[in-house]
Amino acid sequence: MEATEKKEVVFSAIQPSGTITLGNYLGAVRNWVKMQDEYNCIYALADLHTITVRQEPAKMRKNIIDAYASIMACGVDVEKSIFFIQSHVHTHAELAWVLNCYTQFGELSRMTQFKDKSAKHADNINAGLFTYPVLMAGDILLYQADKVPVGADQKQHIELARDIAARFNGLYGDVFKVPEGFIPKNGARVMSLQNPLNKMSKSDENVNGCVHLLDDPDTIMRKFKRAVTDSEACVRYADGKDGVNNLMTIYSSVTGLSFEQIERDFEGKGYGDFKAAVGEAVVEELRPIRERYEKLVKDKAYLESCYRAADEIALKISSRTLGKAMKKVGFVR
Ligand code: AQP
Repeated sequence: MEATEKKEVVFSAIQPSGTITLGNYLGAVRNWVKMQDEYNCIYALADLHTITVRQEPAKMRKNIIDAYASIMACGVDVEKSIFFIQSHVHTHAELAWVLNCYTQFGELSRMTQFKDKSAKHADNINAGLFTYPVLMAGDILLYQADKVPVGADQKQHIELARDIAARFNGLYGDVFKVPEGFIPKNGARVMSLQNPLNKMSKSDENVNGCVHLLDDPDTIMRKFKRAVTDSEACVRYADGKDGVNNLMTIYSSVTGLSFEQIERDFEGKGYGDFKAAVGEAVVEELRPIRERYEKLVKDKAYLESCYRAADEIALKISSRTLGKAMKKVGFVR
């Protein structure tokens, strides 16, 4: 489906760097699905971004197809939205180069994700990891996006994309739409179940810290049962109760119940009951996604037809913006 002029444009992407997590889903992908009727939605698998961390080639190829099927299983509908694979659309790498020349070293040095990931991958602090936010800015700006649905961890990168767009427009006129982040009120930052001071991540080495979209019900229940809480044995949202706060956030985000209601429902009950309730709610939320995924992933030809069609439309839309930007800079077109 091609983006029309009438509706605002939404763009977002996800890295196929592992199995998609409950954090990715509640923080971003669930909003992608909700926004499909109201906006012209363009979504991507940001596979170029994944090689900022070393990947095993065969596993990476599998992760890309699995992530494509998973996102469709979540409800991204290729009849309504454009859902393509970033590396198939060459304009992304090209605009990233141009924008690299309009981004300052100091700006990139302040990015907290760069600092976190450099600490985590101290043996491979590559230039791509450093310029990752510029590639991301290009992804968004190529589609003249109005809104970018992301989790809270991406707020700083969206700010940078806005700064780069405004700087470029300041020099050359209105080339890029200056996008706005769209961060959910609830679930914007889902934390690890084992270390609730760290965000839940696909690449978390502690498997119990992270719930994956494709985990089976027993695994999900076991992970919630083992979730870190505290010694107070009282379900309430308060400073210093990071584990319980995280479980309340997940429960509220999945059921729609307010924190006050959750506190009332679990008054006088222990953490065992609460963890079981959170686990059951998550199992039911993810059950239809897993079932749809299992059917979709078997049909590789169908998946390929979906992304090939989307790649083509994405190339057409993004080429217009890239052409305009390059002409303004002074390239002979
Ligand atoms: N824990 C989280 N809570 C809420 N939202 C989250 N997102 C990521 N983690 C959480 C949101 O998911 C979208 C896709 O993220 P990404 O794959 O582009 O990159 P990421 O933020 O680096 O995700 P991960 O899971 O932590 O991946 P790895 O381990 O590979 O680095 C984004 O909108 C993000 O905000």
